[in-house]
Amino acid sequence: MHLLIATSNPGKFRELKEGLAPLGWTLFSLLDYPFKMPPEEGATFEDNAVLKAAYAAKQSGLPTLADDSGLEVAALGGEPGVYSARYGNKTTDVERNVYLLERLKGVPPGARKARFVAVLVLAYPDGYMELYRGETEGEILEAPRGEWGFGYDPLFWVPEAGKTFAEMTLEEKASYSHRGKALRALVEAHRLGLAR
Ligand code: ITT
Repeated sequence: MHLLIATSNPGKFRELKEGLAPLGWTLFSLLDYPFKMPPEEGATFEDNAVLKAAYAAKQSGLPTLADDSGLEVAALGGEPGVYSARYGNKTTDVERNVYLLERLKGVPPGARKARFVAVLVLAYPDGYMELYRGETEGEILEAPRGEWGFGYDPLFWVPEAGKTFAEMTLEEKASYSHRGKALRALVEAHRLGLAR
């Protein structure tokens, strides 16, 4: 199958490409189909993933995968959630990480629970859609650790792994991550013939 991955986030693209590899599909990016994506106005990850995938499938004429994801911090009432990519109106990953640490100032280690959520939607040009969701529980550290990954990875501690996402290889992160879980569900559904 020919599939468009409709994300402008290079960190996400790398992980999606890696996770889809077992299916042997031919992958395209928004560099191959340079139309402007719609604003993300949905109230949920599901709303936004559907919006992006359906729009891009229509524009490109190709089956299209979109990922809407984000970080939900319990002590902040679920912030930044669907606003993760523009938290505090900050424009870079580093600025958003600094902002998150400021918001959590004074919150003790035991009360810094968070979870990452990823919703993947595979939309076809005729309107048919599949949706896969993955979640990973963790904690927000008081200072960044690790050099790899993207976004909030250096602050996201995974207790069962004993490291942050930014201290993991791509493969290792996928084994624990919200996106890895959603991708494995997608790959299984297609392998078993449960999806189109
Ligand atoms: P596209 O909409 O073009 O796919 P985006 O970065 O704007 O790219 P989202 O609206 O879904 O995507 O925002 C998700 C944000 O959540 C992302 O920019 C990161 O800041 C954060 N995020 C999501 N998954 C992450 C991960 O695995 N590691 C670290 N941060 C992540």
